[in-house]
Amino acid sequence: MKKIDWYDEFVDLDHKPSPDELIALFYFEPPEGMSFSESAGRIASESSTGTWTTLDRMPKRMRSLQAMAFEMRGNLVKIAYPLDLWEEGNMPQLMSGIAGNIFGMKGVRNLRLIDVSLPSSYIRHYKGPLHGMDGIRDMFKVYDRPLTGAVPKPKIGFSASEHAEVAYETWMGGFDLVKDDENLSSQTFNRFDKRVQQMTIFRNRAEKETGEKKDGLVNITAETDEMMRRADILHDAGWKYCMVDVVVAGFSAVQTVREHVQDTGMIIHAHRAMHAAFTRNPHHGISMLFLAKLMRLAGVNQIHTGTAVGKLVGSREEVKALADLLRSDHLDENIPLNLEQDWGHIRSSFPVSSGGLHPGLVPEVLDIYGKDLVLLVSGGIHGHPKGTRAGAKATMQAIEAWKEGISLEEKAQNGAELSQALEKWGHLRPK
Ligand code: RUB
Ligand code: CA
Repeated sequence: MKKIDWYDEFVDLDHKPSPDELIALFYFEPPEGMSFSESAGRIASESSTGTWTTLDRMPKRMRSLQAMAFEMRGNLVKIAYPLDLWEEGNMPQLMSGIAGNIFGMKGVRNLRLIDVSLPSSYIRHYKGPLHGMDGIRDMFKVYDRPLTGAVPKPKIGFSASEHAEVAYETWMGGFDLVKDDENLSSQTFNRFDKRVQQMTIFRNRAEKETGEKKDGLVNITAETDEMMRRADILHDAGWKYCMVDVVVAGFSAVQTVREHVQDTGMIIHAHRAMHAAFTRNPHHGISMLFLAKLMRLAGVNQIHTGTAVGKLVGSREEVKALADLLRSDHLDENIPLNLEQDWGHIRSSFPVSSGGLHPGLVPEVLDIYGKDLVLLVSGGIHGHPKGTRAGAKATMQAIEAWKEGISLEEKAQNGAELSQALEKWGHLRPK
């Protein structure tokens, strides 16, 4: 019988990847009646050069562009991708291949892209973050604790001036940052330009009264030209940061913003809203780890990575792996969580822990992350019985307790705000 497909030509268990190849790790489940090998071949084929049937014309060069499934263990497969498949510095193009059609193929029942090990010959075409964690710490002169921030809550609905008043209370309680929530951009009741204007007045006041550097993660997410305009407005008003909802805005938009801040020196805060649509199912989609890797490569300075103890999903192991991935120069292979990665010239990014935190959970979060993170506590300060400023103070006291190596209860003996927070929430883990 004449051969009608050539998926087998994308599997070679003797293949030794060259240092220039991109190595992807997938979890996959073949559909009923299909072998693991055939399913793996289909993944390699559809994500590189293949189609469903043999072809009449096959120039020689094609062979050298084929991806190769070269290692299979249970439901895990490693696939090597030749460097030439990928356009230099084009992140959407990478995703169109490595994370494109394959997710919809009948040749897999479930498919999850866990990680891709990116060689230096690939990452050299990206700039990565403009500032590493050290650069950001220098701007704030904060070295021995996490940077702290909060979103005004309710998360949406405040007018620009109400929002700025909550921001002022947050800063006065000792926090460094005030963050917009992911779904606040420039609605009728709180226009971006007005919010920046109001926030600037209160930021200047808070800086003067505290002698500390204060900043904000103001959300510029919109159509890309408008994002650039908003980034410039922030820059002109003396803000160091801008915030982007990176998943909904998309890889191109993130790359555009990164190019744009090259001249202004702004820091990019990445909110990951919508990531869980594809990261949450352990058997299908794309891992949060790979998303975080792409975002560090694209050049965000910090990205949300979970809490393990707060209101959103994410295990302790996953949170640790994410923190390591963002902060280190080199990551060793740790299957099934991640592959080896050398970061070369790419600077570090801060992980951001956020979602359902309050002072009683601070030590647990810091035990997981250490001090190098951005800690966001929102409901957990505005819900404090004595208000936002007291809530921020209580959180700062909890951080001090952790640094001093004493319990929160002990610290609370000399910290009224912490004591009140513990009375309300204790060590509760919110659902
Ligand atoms: C925080 C909040 C953030 C989430 C995002 O508010 O709503 O948008 O943390 O989730 P609060 P993640 O502190 O009141 O819960 O950080 O997991 O991406
Ligand atoms: Ca939110």
